[in-house]
This record gives sequence, structure tokens and C-alpha cells, in this order.
Amino acid sequence: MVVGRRVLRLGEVTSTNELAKSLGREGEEEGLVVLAKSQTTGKGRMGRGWSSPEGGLYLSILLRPRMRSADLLKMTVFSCVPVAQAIEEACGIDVQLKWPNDLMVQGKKVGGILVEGVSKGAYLDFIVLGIGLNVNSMPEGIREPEATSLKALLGREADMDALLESLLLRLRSFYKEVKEGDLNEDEYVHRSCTLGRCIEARVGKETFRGKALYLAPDGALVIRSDEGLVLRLSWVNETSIRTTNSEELDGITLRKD
Ligand code: BT5
Repeated sequence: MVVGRRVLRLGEVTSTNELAKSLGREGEEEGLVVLAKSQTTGKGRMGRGWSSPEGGLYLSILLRPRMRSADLLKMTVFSCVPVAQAIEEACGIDVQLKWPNDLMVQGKKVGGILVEGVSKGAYLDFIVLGIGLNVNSMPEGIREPEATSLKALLGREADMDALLESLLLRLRSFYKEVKEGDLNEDEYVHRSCTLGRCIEARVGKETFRGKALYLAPDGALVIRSDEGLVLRLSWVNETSIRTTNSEELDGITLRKD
């Protein structure tokens, strides 16, 4: 079981990730799910916000895998897969993944993932896997061409309970695969809308332009810059990318090096 061992269903909160972290610090067992109807200060990466009006799905899962901080990238990138699968299963909508943490439909963002870790010595004490989905709500203050919701895509309300059930089932097997070192990485590659594309990557204050070549097993995105340099993007919390054209490259692979 683990994921969903205990589900805390709340109304309006500040941020489900923050609540899950404070429960983690108090020694809560892994598998706890914090679910909220809305968030007043939902969080994205790099100090950004996550618009969280009622009608969306906002949840955080507390997990205690034996991991180091460097593994947070892998968790972020690959946890997009079970979320995409759950949306497909519950709503019949095909979801693409934009590296490192975006869930996209028809080029618009429908959800995002924020994985945070709290360390204890060399290893992490726990991680919090936060998922935000625009289900029957549209984000506030986000320009329409950039975001969408499952409701807008379906033309009717999506079934929130069915979605939550699929999500928990998928995340349960995902976590089992993580612990057994048995992740199906090809499923990520198959859904990626980043690999093979020309991209612009912003890493801190620097900007790189190039082509996304492949995904390394640790979740890093390897690109070839326009200057011919091969770069590994792995600073999940300091990197954002955008696609600059839709050119496909041959040989999109997952490198096993
Ligand atoms: C993310 O960050 O996409 C991670 C979002 C994770 C949210 C969940 S909700 C449950 C849990 N508790 C939390 O407090 N957080 C997690 P990032 O890649 O940095 O994207 C943030 C950017 O997406 C913002 O700067 C906006 O441009 C845009 N954005 C904000 N709200 C949005 C929304 N609801 N839908 C689509 N785009 C949004």
C-alpha cells in the first residue's frame, strides 16, 4: 500500500507541500497524502507560485526512500509518468511531458510537479512529492495560451474521484519500482515533448540554445548547444526550458551510461 496509507483531506491550505514537510519533520510515516481543495500560496520551482483555485487537484505525498539529494531530479522527472498515465486512464486525455516537471496537453500546461527533500546527513530524511493539476479549474493570472485544464479539454467536468483513485494506484506502483530500482524509463521518452527538439534553457542567469539529445538515467537532460558543446542539465530547481521549434531529431534515446 504505502502511498495513500493515510489521506488528509483538507479545505483551503497554504501549500500541501509545506504541510507534508512539517508532518514529515514531526516523524509522520511515509505514504501520507495531503490533499487540499485550494491553496493560498501554492508553490512552483524557483520560488514561483502555483495558482490553486477550487476545482483543481493539489496533493503532496510524504515518502521516505533511501535517497540522496542528487536523486531528487530523477524523482521529479520520472514521477511525471504515473501522473500522465492516471490522467489518460481517468479522462482519456493524452499527456506529454516537458522536462523536467511539466504535464502538457496540446502544448499547454495542465499540471506540474514539485519534489522537495529534507536531508539528514548524507541521505534524505524524507521527500515530499507535490502534484498540482488543473482539473475543473483554470489558473488565475496565467495567460490562456500557456495553460489549460482537463475540463476545458473534455468540454465537461472531469471526474475528480476517478482521477484521484487512478493517481494513487499509479503512484503506488511507481514508488515500488523506485524502491526496487526497476523504473520503466522508456515510458518517459515515449511521452516527452522535449527530446529531439530545439530548446532554450535558462540555468540560473545563463541561457543556452541547442537541441535536446537524450535523457540520462539520472533524469538529466543532455543537450548539444548551437556552439557544439554537449551539456547536461541537471539542476532541476534552477533550470527552465522552452521549445524554440518542433524539429524532430532521429535517434531519440535513453542513454544507459
Ligand atoms: C511547477 O512549478 O509546475 C510545480 C507545481 C507544483 C504544484 C503543486 S500543488 C500541490 C503541491 N503543493 C505546492 O505548494 N506545490 C505543489 P514550475 O515549473 O516552477 O511552474 C510554475 C509556473 O507555472 C508559474 O511561474 C506560472 O507561470 C505557471 N503556473 C502557475 N500556476 C499554474 C497553473 N495552475 N497551471 C498552469 N501553469 C501555472
